Amino acid sequence: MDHEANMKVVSPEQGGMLASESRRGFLKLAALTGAVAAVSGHRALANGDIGYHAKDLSDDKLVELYRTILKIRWHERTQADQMLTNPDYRGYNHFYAGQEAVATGVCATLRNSGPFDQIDLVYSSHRPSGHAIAKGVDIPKMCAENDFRATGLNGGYAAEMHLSDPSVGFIGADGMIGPAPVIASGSAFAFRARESDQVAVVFAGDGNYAAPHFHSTLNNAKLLDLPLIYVMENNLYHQYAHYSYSCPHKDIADAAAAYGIPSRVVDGQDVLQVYNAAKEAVDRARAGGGPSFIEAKTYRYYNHWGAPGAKAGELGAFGYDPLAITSFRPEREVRAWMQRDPVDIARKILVDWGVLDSARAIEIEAEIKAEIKDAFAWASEQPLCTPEDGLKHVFAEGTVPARQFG
Ligand SMILES: Cc1ncc(C[n+]2csc(CCOP(=O)(O)OP(=O)(O)O)c2C)c(N)n1
Ligand SMILES: [Mg+2]
Repeated sequence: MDHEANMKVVSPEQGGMLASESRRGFLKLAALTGAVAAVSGHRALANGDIGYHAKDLSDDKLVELYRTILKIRWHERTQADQMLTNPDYRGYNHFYAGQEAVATGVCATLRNSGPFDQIDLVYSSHRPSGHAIAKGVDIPKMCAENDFRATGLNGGYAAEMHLSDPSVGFIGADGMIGPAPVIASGSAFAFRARESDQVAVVFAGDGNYAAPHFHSTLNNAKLLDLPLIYVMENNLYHQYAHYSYSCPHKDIADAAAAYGIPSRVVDGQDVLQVYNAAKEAVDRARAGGGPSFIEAKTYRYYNHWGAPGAKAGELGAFGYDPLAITSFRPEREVRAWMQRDPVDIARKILVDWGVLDSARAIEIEAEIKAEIKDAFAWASEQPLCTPEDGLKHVFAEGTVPARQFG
């Protein structure tokens, strides 16, 4: 494939020529690396043999990717600040900051609006805010939900770990490690049975490898040729343990090969690498080609849960986490990953390609920051759930007609 011919030309007036050249060089190298990997193994680390689908994205769509990454980022930062500074704030989160490009790149390849029997479904994890935003949930209502407000997305019942919005195909968060992939494969089975071209995506962390559900899901998805895309977000840790404690593979994608499932390992910090792999997987699933596995190498900037170790107004958490018995990851490791930040990488691509200039990129970030600030402000004015609300949806209300099975 001639990647160079597909590159956008950046005019010198836009100041992008040098950067564009370096990106071109990178892509050439990536294509070469991919070609080598394709010969030597079942998958590629770079874009090479995935197909550079991102070349077909319109400028508007590229800007939308950047906006989505920023929405997730500022949601996380704003919520962390709320947790650190506002004693009245009840919400909490397993923060997704650092991993934004994964949810964004995957969901950009999906059908996110339309009738329920036509849109693609996303099954999330205990770290759902990024997946939810990328799938298109209403952010103010999500903020209200996370603070247990009665007008939140799920009436204040769900909060972060049970967040859902079927109207956009966000089937929901899941506090348990393991079941979501199984349930997602059930949806994929239904799509196949109905001869629908919908796909089901499950996002799962590296901690899932050790759960039996991981293996049974992959085995059944392959045996039944299900339109399932398993997105493994390998952020190196589950809670406070490195993934090598519970998984013998350096690349968890190697496990997918054992089940006969095509897999890719991508740089989860680069939204276009994620997009390319996801597009390939979605195209395969829609065409009846069965499941795919994507391992995105990524990192979370905050500690496992909440904001311990973080400071208001600053991104990330460093050093000792009082919830962990030991300081489980070196500060330098966190800072090294922050040097490959998904926001910076997305912005650089757009500027290099002449889609935006730096000034406009900064303006967009300010717009998103304000939008998220407004979402939290709206949520904070919403009514709280009452104790009586706790009994809603527990018992059937009114007269229930007698019903027989069969
Ligand atoms: C069945 C089950 N066991 C244990 C837990 C406690 N727990 C919550 S998150 C987590 C680690 C998850 O790690 P990973 O899958 O890598 O996701 P990450 O937190 O890194 O995004 C564990 C063990 C749980 N929620 N469910
Ligand atoms: Mg993890």
